[in-house]
Amino acid sequence: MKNIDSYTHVRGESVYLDDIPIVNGTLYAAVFDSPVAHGKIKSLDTNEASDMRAVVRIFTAKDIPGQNQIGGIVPDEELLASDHVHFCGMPVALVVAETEEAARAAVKKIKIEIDPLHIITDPREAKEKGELIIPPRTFQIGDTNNAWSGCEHIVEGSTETNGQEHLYIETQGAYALPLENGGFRVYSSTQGPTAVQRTTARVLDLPMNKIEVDTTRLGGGFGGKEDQATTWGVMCALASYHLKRPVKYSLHRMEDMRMTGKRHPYSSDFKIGLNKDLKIIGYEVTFFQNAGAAADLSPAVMERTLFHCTNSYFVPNVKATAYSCRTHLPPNTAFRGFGGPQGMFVIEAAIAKAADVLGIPASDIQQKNLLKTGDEFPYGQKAESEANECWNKANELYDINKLRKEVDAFNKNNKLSKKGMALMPICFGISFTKTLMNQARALVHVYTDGSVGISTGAVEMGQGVNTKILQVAARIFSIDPSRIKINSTNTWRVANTSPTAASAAADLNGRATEIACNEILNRLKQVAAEECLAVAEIDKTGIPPFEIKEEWIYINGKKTDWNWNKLVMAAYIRRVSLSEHSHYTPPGIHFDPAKEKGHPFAYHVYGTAIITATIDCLRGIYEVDSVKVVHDFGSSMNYLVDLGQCEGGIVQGIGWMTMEELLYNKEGKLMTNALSTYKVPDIYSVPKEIDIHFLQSDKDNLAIFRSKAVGEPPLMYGIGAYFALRNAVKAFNPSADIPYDAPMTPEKVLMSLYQKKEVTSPV
Ligand code: MTE
Ligand code: LUZ
Ligand code: MOS
Repeated sequence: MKNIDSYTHVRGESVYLDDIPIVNGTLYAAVFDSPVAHGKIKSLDTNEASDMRAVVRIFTAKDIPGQNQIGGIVPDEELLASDHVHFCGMPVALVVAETEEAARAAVKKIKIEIDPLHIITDPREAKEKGELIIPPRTFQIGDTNNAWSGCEHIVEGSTETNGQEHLYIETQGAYALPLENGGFRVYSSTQGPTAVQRTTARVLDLPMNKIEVDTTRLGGGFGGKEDQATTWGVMCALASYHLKRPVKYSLHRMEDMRMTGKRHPYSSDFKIGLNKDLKIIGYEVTFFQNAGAAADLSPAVMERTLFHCTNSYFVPNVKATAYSCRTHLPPNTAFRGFGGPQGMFVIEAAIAKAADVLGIPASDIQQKNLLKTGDEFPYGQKAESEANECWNKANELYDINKLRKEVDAFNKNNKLSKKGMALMPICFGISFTKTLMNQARALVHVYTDGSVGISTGAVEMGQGVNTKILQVAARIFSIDPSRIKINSTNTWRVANTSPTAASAAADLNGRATEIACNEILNRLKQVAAEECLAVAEIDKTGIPPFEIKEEWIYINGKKTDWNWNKLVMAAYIRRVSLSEHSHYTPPGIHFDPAKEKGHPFAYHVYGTAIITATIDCLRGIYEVDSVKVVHDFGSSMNYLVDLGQCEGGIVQGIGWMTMEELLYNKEGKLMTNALSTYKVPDIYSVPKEIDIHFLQSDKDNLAIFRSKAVGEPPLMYGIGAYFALRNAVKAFNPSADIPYDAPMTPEKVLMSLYQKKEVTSPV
């Protein structure tokens, strides 16, 4: 089944925030944000801006009726700066005008004087100064202190991974409308409608039931709208509260890039020990997470880094410590993988460095240490592993040795270009790591004409969750998909939702939908039994032997002249409910943060990728030749949607690891603040070949229809591109001492190609 949105997408008819018809009297907002990363506000002069034509009003922190507080996990972030600014781009004032142009023109006329304070951009400096968002956490298994003596090879090092701009095509934005009795409707481009509702209520000092948040779909979120869409919804509601008029704010790209947080950069130290059989015996790692100026989701991101610090490997002795460091960058936030990729990069670097020292391919070490079913993760959960299945299938399909020989042969025969290859196994846990967030609800209505309307907490952001939820209802009811409509995500229809995140939206909301549909179906079967069909044939178990297949009712396997429509109408006439509101929470998950042990994940997703890249040894530029993957889908319920998620995730991961380079200067100002200075993969730089093999299995798992979550895991295959490029450089300059510093930009490739004296240009 195709993505149900493809028809309206292609015709330009899909509704995003900017497609919502504007109500008469709508005003437009724009934010004045801090030009300085850290300091005390001495004065704010809005007079000239206020006097401008079409400017209606300018709001500051003083205009907030409730709490000036938007922190979700830790209450440490003001909506509008009251007396201190903590990052370049921190909102200070909100201008509201009759037009967008007038609002933005007025922003330029606001003057601010700030007494500067010391600016920290480096997480290690923040840690030294005790600037931590939360106390450090340590995950531990075995005892690393005793492990080193049993190791033949011990390697230490450091790594850096940079942040990443989300670059959703639709920028952040919201549109608030005043309703009767002091309520508000907020259209928000958010992954978390409930977060927008909750925070709006807090800032305006209103009960949550007065705030309706509605989201039809997003032009991408990638985590950037899990928490940070809230700001704009609340801003619009605040202005609407005071002015009693609708207020809209749709950010320009440069406002969005400047004011919102990104993937967390990490700086890390590792120590890895292997025995003579290449088994990893000990692994110690310390993560310094660059959280930015406020907590946002950083504590949860940090936690997932710890969960994934051993990636797809079993290591008997692990000590992993993480610090969430407060710097003066915009608060960093969720981004596809949510700290997992940052954790995995470090162990991959550790393995690569050990392989370098031993003069063997990293894959020899990777393969020897893949998780087996029953192996324990450092957090106590036992693996149900597909790691070896994926690796072995990849070898069977793509022949790792043959690929390596081809790379070696190419490198022998070519002076000016070199190839590199790397394998990247992945293992990603599915569930919110915060156990309580793993809950979802669905509201299903069957109308008297047999059509079906469904609301859940899931937000469609291009990942195809609405298509999957529709498939659930179509399968349970056995009716044509065209009879089913998925409605907007709305806090008045479905309450207290978790954000659409953690790759779990289809699992959680799909399962809730499944439960609701089954409830209604059982009632319909009862109606069929009582009213219309040969009651005599019901066996002694009392379960009516009815089945609905493709909209026709079958009894004891024989087709009747009753169809779905007739049955639905019969139920209605009998006053049987055709609606259901259901609740789902995955069983068996728990985690004890005091012990740092438990069973936090419903299941894990595995896979193996083989990445090959070619570098141009004169210019340092490169191409990714191929990404060959065996990915563990469980039992995929939608081939095209899942394939698209894999391809998109891989390209996004390669972008993070290769060309996307965020640069802040020492003053904490974002230098790469536009698409001219921040490069994302385009159609020319995507891998020339992406080959994805579906490892299909019908093993039991907690996924919807056993179709494993796919949203985030494939991003982590992109890490292999970093190591493939690194290997290509080493084929040219074997003595190069290349720091483990991602992204591997063409500049860095060029510098390491010619790093040491003995290498001269080949021409
Ligand atoms: N795919 C598209 N097209 N757009 C997106 O914004 N977000 C990703 C992933 N795939 C995203 C996407 C992220 S970060 C997550 S957590 C999942 O989708 C969320 O959706 P799911 O839970 O339905 O997989
Ligand atoms: N968001 C969150 C996430 O709040 N908790 C998580 O565990 C998570 N994991 C991945 C992506 N977003
Ligand atoms: Mo995704 S980072 O969980 O929104």
